[in-house]
Amino acid sequence: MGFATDAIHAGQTPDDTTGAVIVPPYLTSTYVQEEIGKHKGYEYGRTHNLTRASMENNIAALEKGKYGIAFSSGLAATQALMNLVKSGDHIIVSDNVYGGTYRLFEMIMTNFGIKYSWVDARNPRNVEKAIRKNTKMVFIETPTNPMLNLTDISAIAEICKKHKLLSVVDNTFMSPYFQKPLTLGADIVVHSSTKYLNGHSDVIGGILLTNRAKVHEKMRFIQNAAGAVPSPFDCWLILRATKTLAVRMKQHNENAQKIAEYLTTKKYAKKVYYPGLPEHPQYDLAKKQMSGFGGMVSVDFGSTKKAYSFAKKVKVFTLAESLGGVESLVCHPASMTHASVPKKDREKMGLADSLIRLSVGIEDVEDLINDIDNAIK
Ligand code: P1T
Repeated sequence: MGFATDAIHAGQTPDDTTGAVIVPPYLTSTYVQEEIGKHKGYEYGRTHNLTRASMENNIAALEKGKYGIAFSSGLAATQALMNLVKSGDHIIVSDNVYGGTYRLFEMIMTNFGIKYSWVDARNPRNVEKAIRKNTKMVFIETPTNPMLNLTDISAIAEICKKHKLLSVVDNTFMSPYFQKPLTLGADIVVHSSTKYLNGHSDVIGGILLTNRAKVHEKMRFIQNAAGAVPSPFDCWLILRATKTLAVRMKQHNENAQKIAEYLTTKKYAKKVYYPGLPEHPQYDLAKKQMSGFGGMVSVDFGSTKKAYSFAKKVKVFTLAESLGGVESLVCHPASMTHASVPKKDREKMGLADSLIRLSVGIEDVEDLINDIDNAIK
C-alpha cells in the first residue's frame, strides 16, 4: 500500500464489540480476569493497551519497521535506548542534536558510566575514526536541530554493520513521509511524536521503530519495566493525527521551500539554512536520501538584537519551543531549545545567538511571508 493509505489504515481494525470504525481510546488501567491467569491477553494498562498498540503498529508501517514501541516523550524513548548499552560502553553522537538529547547524554547518562563522543557526522569518516573498542552505538540526528546538517544514513549504517554497532537515527525533523532510515539500513529510528507525527501541538510523545527482533524484545521489556508509557488518550490523538501526515507534510514542505527561497533574496537574512536550497552544502545528499525537505528553516540575522526583535514582532508565527505542528512557530535556539549546550560548542556548529529557527506551519504562505516582512520592517 502507499504511504497515505497505510497512514489511514495500518494497525487498525474496527472494534470487535461495536464495529466502531475508529479505534477508541481504551481509558482503562486494568482488565478483568475470568480466573487467575485466564484473560484476553490484556492484564494491566502499563503493559497492554490496544490504542497504544494500534498507534505503534501504524507508525511502524509508515517507517517500514516491524515493531514500534511508544513512550511518554521523545526523550523517554531516547533514554530507553540507553538500556541497550551498559556502564563503560561508548556511543558516537552527531555533534548537533536537540539540546535535550545533549542534556540527557552529558548530564545524566554519563553519571551511569556511559561515554559519548561528539563528532561532525556530515563526514561519515569522522564517525568511523571515533570508533573505540568499547563503542556500541552510533546515534545521529538528520537533518539536525536547528542547523539542518545532514548525515548520510546508508554510509553510517554500513560503517555500523562493519563494526557490529547499533545505528540509531532521530527522524523527527523529516517524519517517515520524507525519510525512512530503516530502508537505508539503520537499526533503530527514534521520534519525538510530539512533532510532525502528532502535528497539532497537543501531545508529548516518543516512539522507537525497528526491524530487529532482539532490540524489540529488549525495548518492549524496558517499556513495561521502566514504565514511561504514553497515556491511551495521547496514543489516540497521535493515531488520529497520522491519518493526515501525508497531506500535512506536503504543505509544510511547500510553505517552507517558498519561505526559504524568499529569505535568500533578502539582505536581512545573513544566512538561510534549508536542505531544499541548492546552495545547501548537502543538497545532493538531501535529494538522495529524502523525498522532500521538510518544514524547518533556520535564519541567521547577523545580530542578536535583530533576532530577538524579529521573534518579538512576528504575529502569525508564535514564539514557542517545539516544532512540527500545523501552526508556525519561531524559536531562539541559543536561549531556548539548545540552552543546555555550552556556548563554545554551540558556536562551533554555527548555532549563533543571532540564529532564529522557524517551524513553518500549513497556514497560507502569503500570510507567513507578510508576517516575516512586517516583523522586519
Ligand atoms: O520533547 P520530546 O518529545 O521529549 O522530544 C525530544 C526531541 C527529540 N528529538 C528531536 C529532534 C527533538 O527536536 C526533540 C524535541 N525538540 C524540541 C522540543 C524543540 O523545540 O526543538
